[in-house]
Amino acid sequence: MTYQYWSYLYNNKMGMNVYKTIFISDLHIGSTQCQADVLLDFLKHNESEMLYLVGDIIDFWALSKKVHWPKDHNTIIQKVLRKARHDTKVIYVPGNHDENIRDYNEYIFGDIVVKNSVVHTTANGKRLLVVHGDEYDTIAKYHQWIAKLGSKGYDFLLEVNRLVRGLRRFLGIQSSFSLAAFIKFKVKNAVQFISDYEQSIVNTLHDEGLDGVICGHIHHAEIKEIDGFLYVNTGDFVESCTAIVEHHDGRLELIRWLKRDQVADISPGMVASSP
Ligand SMILES: [Mn+2]
Repeated sequence: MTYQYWSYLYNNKMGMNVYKTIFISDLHIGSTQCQADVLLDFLKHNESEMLYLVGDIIDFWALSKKVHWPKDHNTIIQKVLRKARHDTKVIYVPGNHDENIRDYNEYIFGDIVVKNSVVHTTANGKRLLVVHGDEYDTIAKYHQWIAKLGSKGYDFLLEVNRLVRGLRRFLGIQSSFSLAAFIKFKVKNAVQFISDYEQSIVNTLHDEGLDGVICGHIHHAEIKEIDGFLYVNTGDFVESCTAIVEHHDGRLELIRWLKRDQVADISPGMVASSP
């Protein structure tokens, strides 16, 4: 797995990267989470013959609570529609935040084709199932509930810790509660959750006559083999701003996108070593 950043990426004179296929997911357009400026920059500098939108593209859950639709969210939609009208075949694979679009399987909206799941064949003949990934995931639902409880519990503990510390300081005693240990426990849980999810989706699809899966959903980009099965996750455009690209020889690559002004603040070494 390699991360690159934009100034290294340009592979033609027009300042545009040209790939066979681009896979992106979890854009969460319509929520405050969406990193619209980075996403727009990515769409502007990367072209492909095919573009897969791998779910949680428009966040109808967030929109049903509070409408958040700034101008650049429109620009994103327009940009994708323009790509679809011109040289890019755009396929929309809905996720759980845009699950109402699943009712329109095989429909075509302004040159964008909706497919609830689809097998993509790479240039080197690998058959990969493209699917958002929530439908295979019972663990995530369980963990989401736990996670919510966990974060509330964490806030509560922080508050308790603050009060206890204040009281102990007042009484002249050292505090013994280790917040660091609690945070470590949380992080370990997250790592366990990711590996459980990966294993669960691979177990489900292993005997389906496929070479691998390309999914999103857990906001953790990855390309790796699990039990001889290719597991690819597109990541997201809310935190990590990642995409999976297929080169013309069928090689898949994980890309982490940074805007020009962000690149100036980060040394290339830091980007290369980011998890
Ligand atoms: Mn999702």
